[in-house]
Amino acid sequence: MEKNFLQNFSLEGKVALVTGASYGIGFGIATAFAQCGATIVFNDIKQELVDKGLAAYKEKGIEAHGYVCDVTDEAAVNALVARIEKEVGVIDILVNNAGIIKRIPMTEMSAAEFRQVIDVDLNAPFIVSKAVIPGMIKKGHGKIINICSMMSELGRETVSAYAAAKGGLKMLTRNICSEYGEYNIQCNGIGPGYIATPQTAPLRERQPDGSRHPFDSFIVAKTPAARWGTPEDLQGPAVFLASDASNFVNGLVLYVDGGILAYIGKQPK
Ligand code: NAP
Ligand code: GCO
Ligand code: CA
Repeated sequence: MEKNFLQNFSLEGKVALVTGASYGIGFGIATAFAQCGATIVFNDIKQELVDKGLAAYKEKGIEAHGYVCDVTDEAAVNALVARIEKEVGVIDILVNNAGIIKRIPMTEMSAAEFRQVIDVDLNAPFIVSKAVIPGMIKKGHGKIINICSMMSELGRETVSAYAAAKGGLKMLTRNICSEYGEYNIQCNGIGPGYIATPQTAPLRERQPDGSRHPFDSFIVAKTPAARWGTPEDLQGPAVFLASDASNFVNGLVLYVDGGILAYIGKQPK
């Protein structure tokens, strides 16, 4: 009997590491992977957040594996990957999700603050990818998904470090594709639009008079879908890029933005 095409979207038997996935986008992606059969492994910087994450996964019926690890610390990352391989299994799917942002005008941002954003949002995906690729080569397959951004394509005031990091992450994605495609490793990116998570909460805060934050209204006007995205909006694209359904897709950044990148913005009435 012909294999049912939908089997290509199954993640049965796969070990997925999603970095920084106690909550937010990473948590949303990991829960979808689990529903497709993957074993979920995640990390966070603080034990209390790992514990909170484990409880949140359990509430969804998911027995996740959580570890404390700062993704910018190469020694800690190498030790984490070795520990995961021993305790859970060789990593089949890596989502470089952990990320920070600092919204500071460039002339007021210190070099140390700039470096900190580059460290988490660009250096860490390099470090974690470098740690998992050997195991993927040995296994004969692997999926790496880098969480890029609108800022991989567009700038805006106050996010110079973040945009530089996410632009670099797009090119790191293409480079991993170029260097490891022959080992049946696919490296792609997801570029979320504006997603309602703790990271963007300051941009959506109600004003003292109860009105919407100006940035909130701005983004809704810049998005053809006329709404903020949710982590759930990213689940289908992430499962696609993590599954056999995308084995010939490599070096792509898939924008999941409700149409922002295609749209000049609402015309005046
Ligand atoms: P979030 O709510 O701030 O969550 C970020 C996660 O990364 C947190 O669990 C955080 O842990 C963890 N993290 C930060 N630094 C870390 C480190 N050094 N080591 C390990 N974990 C670390 O962010 P989000 O909105 O879910 O975003 C997740 C990813 O999507 C980020 O890469 C972000 O740039 C990207 N993104 C977000 C949006 C959006 O609109 N929300 C759009 C495009 C792209 P702590 O809580 O301990 O800091
Ligand atoms: C910001 C937002 C954005 C989103 C996302 C858009 O301050 O502009 O935080 O950067 O997080 O990256 O794709
Ligand atoms: Ca945070």
